[in-house]
Amino acid sequence: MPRVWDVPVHDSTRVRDARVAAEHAAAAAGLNEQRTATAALVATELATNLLKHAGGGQVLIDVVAPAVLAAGREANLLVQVATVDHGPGIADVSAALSDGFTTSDSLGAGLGTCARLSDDFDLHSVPGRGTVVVARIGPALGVTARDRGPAARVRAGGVNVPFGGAEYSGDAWAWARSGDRVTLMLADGLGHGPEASRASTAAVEALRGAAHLPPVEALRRLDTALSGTRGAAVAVAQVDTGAAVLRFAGVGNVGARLCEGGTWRHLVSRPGIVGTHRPGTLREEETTWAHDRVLVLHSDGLPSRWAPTEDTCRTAVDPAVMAAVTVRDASSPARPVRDDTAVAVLTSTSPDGP
Ligand SMILES: [Mn+2]
Repeated sequence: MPRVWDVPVHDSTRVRDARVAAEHAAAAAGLNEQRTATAALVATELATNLLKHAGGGQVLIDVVAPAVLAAGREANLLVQVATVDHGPGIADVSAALSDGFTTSDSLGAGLGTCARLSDDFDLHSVPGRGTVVVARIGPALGVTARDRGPAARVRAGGVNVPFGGAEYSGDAWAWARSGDRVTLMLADGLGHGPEASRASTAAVEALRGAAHLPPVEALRRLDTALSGTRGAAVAVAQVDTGAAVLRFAGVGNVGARLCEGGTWRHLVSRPGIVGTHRPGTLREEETTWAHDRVLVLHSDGLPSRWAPTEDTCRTAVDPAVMAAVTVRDASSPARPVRDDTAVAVLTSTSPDGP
């Protein structure tokens, strides 16, 4: 079962914890010494920034697939370092990203260096609301494939926040590509802790062999793969980039929202539990996919009253950034989270993007 790390950084001793977590994640991703050092540096710098500029925040570290999947080969794994804060925000983002930009007492590498050393780097900052930064560090800069087929214009990313800072999350998200089809899945293993993680991990593993199937068929495969586990709520969304079609099917309580032309709507799942109580009939919803669409899948760790904003319906920002912004804006001290929380976002690459 893959580990996830949620490191609250409210004093300088936790900066080291963020660095150590990045090193563990780098080992899990199979990174070499140099790229492990890069992941550690980025985690250290971003964690230090939380203390210096935002009065503290949260560092989420995870091992993920690339935001854009190459055709016909196993995806590299990357270390994803995401930071979330409720600080004052960055007044001038491009200045903060420029090389040599340091704040008064900084001995750190700076955001510009982090961006240059990372495979992907993006941030979202709103004055008064806070900043979200996402960096991904893979095996070697530049190996992430950039083939130009239509499927390479779809990208996905997400965050996974374990309940109570646990080592494992019962939620998991993954995505896979088969030719022109890209399939995003989010699984919420029943309950939380290692047994829930075992169920959602089984779903992730089964997805790899099911990426060529339509969502309903993939869910049937997953149902078989999850027998013997506690079971999971699972949603599967597939973009057929050749046909410009989105197909969706879900079983159990995984939220799915689609933004079309600036308007959000729900995609509806069937009641049930994949692996233990599969509904007799599965319905597949089909709709047009276009470059401006944004799809969000989320576990019920997100409060049900969560409503996406217009600001969330954006394709210009890294999907993992939008996922982290969603988690931040949906939770509050008044509504504490009582379960693992995963959010995954599927969008198109921006025209001038990667
Ligand atoms: Mn759960």
